[in-house]
Amino acid sequence: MLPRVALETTVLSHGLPWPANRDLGRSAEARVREEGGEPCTIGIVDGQLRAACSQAELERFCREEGVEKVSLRNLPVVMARGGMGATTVAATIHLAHQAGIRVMATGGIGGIHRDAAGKPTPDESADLTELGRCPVTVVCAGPKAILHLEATRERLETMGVTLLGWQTDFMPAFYCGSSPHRVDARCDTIEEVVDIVRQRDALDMPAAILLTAAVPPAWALPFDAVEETIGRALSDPAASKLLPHEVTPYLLSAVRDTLGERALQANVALLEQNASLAARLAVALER
Ligand code: PSU
Ligand code: MN
Repeated sequence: MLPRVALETTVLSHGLPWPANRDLGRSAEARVREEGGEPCTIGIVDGQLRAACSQAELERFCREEGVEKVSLRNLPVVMARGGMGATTVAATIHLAHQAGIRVMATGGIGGIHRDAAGKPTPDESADLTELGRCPVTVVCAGPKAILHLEATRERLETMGVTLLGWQTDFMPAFYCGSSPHRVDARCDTIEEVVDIVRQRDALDMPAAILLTAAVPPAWALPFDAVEETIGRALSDPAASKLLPHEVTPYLLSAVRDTLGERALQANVALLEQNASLAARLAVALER
């Protein structure tokens, strides 16, 4: 069996618009194969767990109305009721770990949200808690730029999540290249990452390792423009009417509406890059 890499479906159903979501679903899988891995796009199809979606199933996640965003709280409900469920990072790593898959790739992880005044809110992603108790390695571009980055970074520390920077000393912030927050360790080679993953496993430590890679510089969005857009979207009366799980898709689409194609391209570029890096790691871990 080739080294497997888990990919999520929330980014397809709720993170990206059609047809960019379908193209990304395919290209991320292609990136994994190019590096010698086997892509496993995880989701719930008509109540059944799919540890690796077919192309037709992947397209259903991209096109169908009413695909539920599935985190831990509603995972058993959607399965019991036969629904379509697009899995977030939290649900994806839970299911991947159960299936023996050790590496996952995504764009940005969820974290602690902020209000229009920039203060942390009670809306905290279950991504954080599940990262604290699921010993996989997640390749991402850091927490999403829409979050309270300092509170999120502190919480990762509290959860015992090891934060690695891929060729960087500072935690990336999704489509913005970098945040002012330091990672726990910088890794310049895959072998360094492998050594750290092996130590975590040998010590039987419960938490995930986050390998964070900055968006390729050519695609990075200007920090100030992104911040201004997020600030405006959070102050909009529409924001106060959202259910908590609707906040992330709302903010991501607000950034796309203002910054246009560039925001979409940046998101896709970092997702594809992370899929490649995750596959390199999965292959190296099997050696
Ligand atoms: N990465 C992206 N776009 C996304 C996500 C990740 O580039 O939409 C998804 C992931 O599934 C992550 C979720 O788990 O956003 C976080 O949602 P929330 O803040 O509601 O927990
Ligand atoms: Mn939330």
